[in-house]
Amino acid sequence: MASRKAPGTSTKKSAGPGTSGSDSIGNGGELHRKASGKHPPLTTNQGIPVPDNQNSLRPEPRGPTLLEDFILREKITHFDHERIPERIVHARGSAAHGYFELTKSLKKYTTAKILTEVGVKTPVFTRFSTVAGGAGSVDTPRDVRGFAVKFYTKEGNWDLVGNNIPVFFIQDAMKFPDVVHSVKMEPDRGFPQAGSAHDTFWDFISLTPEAMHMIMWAMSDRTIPRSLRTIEGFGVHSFRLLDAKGNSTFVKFHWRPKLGIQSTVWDEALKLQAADNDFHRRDLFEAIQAGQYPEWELGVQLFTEEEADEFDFDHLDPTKLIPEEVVPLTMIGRMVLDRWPDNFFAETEQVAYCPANIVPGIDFSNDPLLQGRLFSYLDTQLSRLGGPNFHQIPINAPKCPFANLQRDGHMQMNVPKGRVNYEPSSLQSDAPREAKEGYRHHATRSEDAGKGRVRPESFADHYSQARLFFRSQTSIEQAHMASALVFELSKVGTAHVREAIVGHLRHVDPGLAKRVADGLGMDALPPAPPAKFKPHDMPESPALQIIGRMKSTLEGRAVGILVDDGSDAGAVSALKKAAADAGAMVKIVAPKLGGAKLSDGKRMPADGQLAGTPSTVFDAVAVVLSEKAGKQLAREAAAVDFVRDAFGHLKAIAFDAGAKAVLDAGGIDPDAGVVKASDTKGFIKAAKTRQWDREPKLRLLA
Ligand code: HDD
Repeated sequence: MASRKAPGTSTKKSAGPGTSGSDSIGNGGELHRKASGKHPPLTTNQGIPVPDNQNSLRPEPRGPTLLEDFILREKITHFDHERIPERIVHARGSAAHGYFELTKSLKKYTTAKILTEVGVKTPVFTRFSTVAGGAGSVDTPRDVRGFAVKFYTKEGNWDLVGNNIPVFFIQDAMKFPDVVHSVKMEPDRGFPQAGSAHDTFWDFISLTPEAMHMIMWAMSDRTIPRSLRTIEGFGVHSFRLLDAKGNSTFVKFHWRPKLGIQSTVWDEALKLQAADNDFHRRDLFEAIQAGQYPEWELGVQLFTEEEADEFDFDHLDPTKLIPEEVVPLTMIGRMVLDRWPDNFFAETEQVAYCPANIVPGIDFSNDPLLQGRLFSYLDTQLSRLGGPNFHQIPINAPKCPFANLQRDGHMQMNVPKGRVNYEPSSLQSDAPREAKEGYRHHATRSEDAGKGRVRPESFADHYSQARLFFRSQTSIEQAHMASALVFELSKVGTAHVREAIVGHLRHVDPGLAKRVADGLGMDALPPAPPAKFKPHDMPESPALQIIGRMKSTLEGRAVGILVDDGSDAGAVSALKKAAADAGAMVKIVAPKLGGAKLSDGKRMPADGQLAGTPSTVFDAVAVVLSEKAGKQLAREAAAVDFVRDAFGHLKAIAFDAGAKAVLDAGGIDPDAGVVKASDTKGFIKAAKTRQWDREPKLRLLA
């Protein structure tokens, strides 16, 4: 047959079957191979060197592919199985390595080495996640964030698998599949993805009054965080600490971010979903790469059984928190995340957390939600990670010695030696035997009531803490919660569900119920459902606020400076320096990625192109433009949106004379947070916080 060649391919003769064919790929397999170094030879999984990774095996150049091609088959087979089932909840996550360092010993309460050896650095792997969305969903929907820490302690792995909210939707694990089904995309239509603003979720909630406290948290700005570095973490349940004699003290665990807690505003969170799907993941990655290691303090609330008996709620109920004003936090250590994983799949995806992973000196409480979790996590890994040996995957394996007689199963990675795979045994001198000092469970009091499917009476107050949370917020945060409820319920098509939720809100706070009813356009307030336990007022807890506790700082935040050809070089560099000195990460934005030639004739490269780098990804912005560029950009929607959104999202804006035209085009009425570019001090001061006073002038909050 006459030789055929594709247009533009090499005129070299085709290599024959079975020969190294790197020439025959034509369009230069070598063209982009800039990286040089020690490249190991490519092999199959069996170690057989692969001389041609471009062409499959054919009997003749234009013939069919041969089944015999074991290299192709191995490669495609592996590829076909590259995805594993994603987590049923918390599928989308980002993680990092780091360490935990104890700063205050709890030896009075526990024997756990991780909580008694001050100064020891224990390796950790921490994964943050959204709950509802799939693995490929966005980072910034309104959602609870998972906060899971695996401590590789000397005494085995301890997993503290928490959330950024200290309470949960339900009281009993029996209801977990229901709440998760209701919030995930609806089964008949396959939407919405990654959000709770739909009928099935609110239907379930309207029939589950115990969820009302968590709903208050979910509708607060806690669920639209600015960064994973600025969320709190909570172990949620009460656990026990056990001393050498077996005496028990209850404990709740809290993570406090060093940068302070910070959130976005809702319109910003929505726009971030378009601006950057990976906003939180990228932020965590960039911070770690820049050496700005995220850090949290670990705090504990310690209390005895007798003290617990005095609380006017049951601490075993996971829909309740213990106000810090009642049991203060003792700070005992810090966690620093200083290394991004080498491989997303091997580490972030395959990591398997389990609340049942616990070390001697710590024990579970009888919280019925925790009790169910002790079963669920190991069970889910069996299908997610394909069998019972997932603990051998490097990210899951303990970093202390471990030995037992469990054997075989899918994906057994170890090669156990010897005859003995049972216990007791006497045939082998190195067979594992029971540890002298091992894990001991707390000897709990036995309740003398009979067995049954019961919910304790002490769990019956569903509204008092919801009210406590709402009433403890600043007025701005209360307005955000009311607006969030209006937004979510406006997406609910079923009238009786909307009405039922407003009915519950009447028990939480009548004013809130009225605002939401007005926001939904209801003519009258729907009736409140019967409540078994009449809510009561608890003393307000300012510790539950965000705004009241935000740190005024630029550390760990991002400042964007929009420039174009002719921008004042002096002003740009002064702003850049001032922001960087204050700890911010500074990025230059320009209409073209190649950057701009500033007034000093030098080209300043851009970190982001204007259309793809909106102001939503920054905490504060500066716009420095020549008169000419200002006039031009006043007609560029991306530039006008840049300032309008920064203003709408309550951010500080610095501008110079040339940039005024863009601000005017955005209809911006300057306030205290809009400052002259020459006033670097004023800009930095305004950039350290949000301009909360601006909001009521901009937005009709419920
Ligand atoms: Fe859960 C994952 C946190 C209740 C069953 N959960 C999972 C993750 C976090 C939490 C952070 C992701 C871990 C990771 O990054 O891999 N879950 C919580 C908190 C809860 C809670 C704070 C209540 C206080 N969970 C809960 C209940 C059950 C589960 C009551 C079942 C009875 N959770 C699971 C699970 C997941 C999971 C299905 C999915 C993927 C996984 O475990 O590894 O087993």
